[in-house]
Amino acid sequence: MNAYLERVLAETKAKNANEPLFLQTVEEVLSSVEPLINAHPEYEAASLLERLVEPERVIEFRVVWMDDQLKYHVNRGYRVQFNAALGPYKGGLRFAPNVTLDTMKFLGFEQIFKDALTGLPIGGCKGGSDFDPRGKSDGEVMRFCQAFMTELIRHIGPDVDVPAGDVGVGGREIGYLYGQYRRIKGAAELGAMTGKDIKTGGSILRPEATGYGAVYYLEEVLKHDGLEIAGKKLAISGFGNVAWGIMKKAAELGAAVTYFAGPDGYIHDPEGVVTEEKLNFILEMRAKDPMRCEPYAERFGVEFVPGTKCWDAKDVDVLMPAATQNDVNMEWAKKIAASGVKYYIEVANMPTTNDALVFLKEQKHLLVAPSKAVNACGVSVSELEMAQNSARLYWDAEEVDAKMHKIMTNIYKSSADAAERYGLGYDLVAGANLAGFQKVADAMMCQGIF
Ligand code: 2IT
Repeated sequence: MNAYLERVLAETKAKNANEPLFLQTVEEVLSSVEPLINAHPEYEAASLLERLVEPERVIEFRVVWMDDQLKYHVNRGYRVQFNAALGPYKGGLRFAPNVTLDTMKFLGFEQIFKDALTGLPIGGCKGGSDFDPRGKSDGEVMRFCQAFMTELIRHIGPDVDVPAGDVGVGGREIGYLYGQYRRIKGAAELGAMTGKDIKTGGSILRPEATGYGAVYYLEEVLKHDGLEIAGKKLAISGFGNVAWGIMKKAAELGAAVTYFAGPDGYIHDPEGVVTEEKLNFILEMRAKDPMRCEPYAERFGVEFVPGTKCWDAKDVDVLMPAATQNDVNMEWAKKIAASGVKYYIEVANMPTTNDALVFLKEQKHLLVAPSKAVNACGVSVSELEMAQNSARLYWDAEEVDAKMHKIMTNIYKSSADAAERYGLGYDLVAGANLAGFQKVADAMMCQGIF
């Protein structure tokens, strides 16, 4: 490995030894940008890599809120403002009990390159809390969001940092967070948050954007191989917002999600989640707390397999992990390789462990596409929401959808081109890292050293 890269990687590991998720993504990104580092010896003199792996700012704060029994709770809030070379910090908020500073740093680092890949002027960032919205009343969620924003507001703004949703933060939470922002600020700065409900300044298609964009990306991948999406069968994990978008867009284009997994096991529906009735039932299941997919089997008379995942399905064309990080480890990767499936399209942020990713990429019959490219349509439509808010108008679905298409096609093309340019052949994983990295590096080099 390039000596500069090797040194920075070793220093990063030593400095952040207690942050395995962060180190996992740093290692994944840095190990694939070697050709670019070789081509730019000036990066070392500018300490570019050392600067890239160090967040510009890390904010950690106490969040105190009162439950319905008038009992107080203390949670931890975070915002990791990683890199704003390309534009205001942009990234979601995740509310989940397993959120730590490590989770925030891993997601923030990924977000830098994802946001760069969109070609839009946004920097990389992530935030959240170890608050668990599951099992909480509406009032409890509102009070938590208000307490969270009361501190976060010091650090954000339409030109500074623009949060959105992620796991555990949907339209309801964004509404409460933005409401508190407006109350404290005394100004309707709509562009201070995205993922807002369309009734309160949001963009049409934002809820569907991540899932739809993933399918648009898949279409490009298939087109490259002379194939059409119509008739393809997909296995996915998750049935939340993103997974639902995949199901809906796949059905619209004549494909079908025939397997999907939840925390309780997986569903096999040979006909696919393609009818309006089924898609609506998914929405109903999604609103339940806790989320379970077994009711789908009871309602539609299909197979439910408890306690496992569907990554060894043999009768599908495409696998799309769309739930959470490290969903697919080496054990599953071996089953995937043996199943004969041809496309492994990551959707959730970092759904594959590094060893499994390397192994899957080595399989000649398998095409692997990385989440930071595939799921980038969510943050892209967030940026379109910012643009609409700044211009004080709304675009219609046709206009937003056309932009979504263009952005996803560009992401696919720029990734494929970057890999080709650096002699890596058709490698969409390295290509996405190279293309995103180049944009951030160029901007950082333009702005001087700080
Ligand atoms: O992972 C992601 O890209 C998101 N959670 C969306 C971020 C955003 O600002 O819309």
